[in-house]
Amino acid sequence: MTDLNLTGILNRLQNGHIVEKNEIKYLLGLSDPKNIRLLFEAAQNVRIQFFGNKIFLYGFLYFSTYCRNNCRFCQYRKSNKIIPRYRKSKIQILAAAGEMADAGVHLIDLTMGEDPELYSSSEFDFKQLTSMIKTVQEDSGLPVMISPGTLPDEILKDLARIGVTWYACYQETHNEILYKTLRPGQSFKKRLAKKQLAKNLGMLIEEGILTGVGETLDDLADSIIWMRDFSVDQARVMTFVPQKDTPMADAKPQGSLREQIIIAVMRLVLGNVLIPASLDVDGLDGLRARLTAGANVVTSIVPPENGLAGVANHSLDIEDSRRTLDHILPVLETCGMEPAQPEEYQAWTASRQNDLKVYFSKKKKGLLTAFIGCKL
Ligand code: SAM
Ligand code: MD0
Ligand code: SF4
Repeated sequence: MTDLNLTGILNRLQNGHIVEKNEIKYLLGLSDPKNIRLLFEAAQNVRIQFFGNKIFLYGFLYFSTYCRNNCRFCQYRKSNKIIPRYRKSKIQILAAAGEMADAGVHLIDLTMGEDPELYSSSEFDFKQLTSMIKTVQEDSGLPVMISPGTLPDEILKDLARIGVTWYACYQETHNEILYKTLRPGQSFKKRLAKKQLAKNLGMLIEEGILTGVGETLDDLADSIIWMRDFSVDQARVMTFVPQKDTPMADAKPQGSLREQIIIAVMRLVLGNVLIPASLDVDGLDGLRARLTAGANVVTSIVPPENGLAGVANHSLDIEDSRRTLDHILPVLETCGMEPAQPEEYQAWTASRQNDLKVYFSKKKKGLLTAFIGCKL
């Protein structure tokens, strides 16, 4: 019987030990403010062990908000006929990416809905997507993350070939029954398989979960254990923001404390991974709380005056420039943090990709006997 003693569990995690599911659940269920403070302090200690006081910064470019899917939580679902949509041209994408690169972000996150114009047409259109992404990398001089949905395998291979660093594809939950209500008509296994393929191709993987969508502590613990077993490189949690004109419009909004607790537990259990503090849920006002919980990447930095949208919040803080470095850097400073140099970010991703290569080459030579998922 494991001893559910908070200090004991936090000490073991800070010393890099593995903990069991019941211990993860116990941490996720903490409610006494004193204990939550201890949890956040421990998470910050682990972040400092791996990243010092350095924070990474991600520019977010949602370049097509058309989608063939009907995720129940998402304002861009196909059935939402009211939301204004856009599809940015290559020139517009390059201009916005260039602007963010000049401002000093470390990565460009190229995100889209599963745009039917692309997904239902020939391979030629996907080739144009590949070419656009290649140009963004070349022009901005920055690494790219793609969040494009479940691309065909061949296109994922093309993207790995041109050197795309990251593939983001969020399961939202690892409870298959809950998944089916959140992402109706989309295969649970296919979404997992795309992540595995991208990893096999040498790309870094971001996994993400939603909180406030009816999940239990058991589900959350399962997701964190899934992330540990798969050895994800970036682990995200976002609080569900109810969207009008969608099936979950009347869901009771959940405050941000649960998200903070999940960030802290992910930091403790997953250690040396990147964990976003997204500006997309509570805007700039929510940044400090997420950093306090152990996050080390500011995501959803969006330049104004480009007509770009967020995901969980269509416009929050965008046009008033509050998702820009001018506003973010002072918040980092008040938290005792500072932005990393671009070389530091690229050294981290390169070393992570190198670990992956070594892992796969050992596996090929039969040097690894035990194999659970994709554990490094
Ligand atoms: N269409 C692609 C896909 O679904 O994989 C790329 C977009 S993906 C980055 C959008 C993510 O934003 C979702 O996976 C979900 O985690 C998050 N999201 C969407 N709607 C949200 C909402 N209402 N509240 C909070 N997060 C939301
Ligand atoms: C964010 N709105 O960082 C973005 C998005 C997609 N890779 C990320 C959810 O919060
Ligand atoms: Fe489309 Fe992605 Fe929104 Fe689902 S989450 S409706 S796939 S844009």
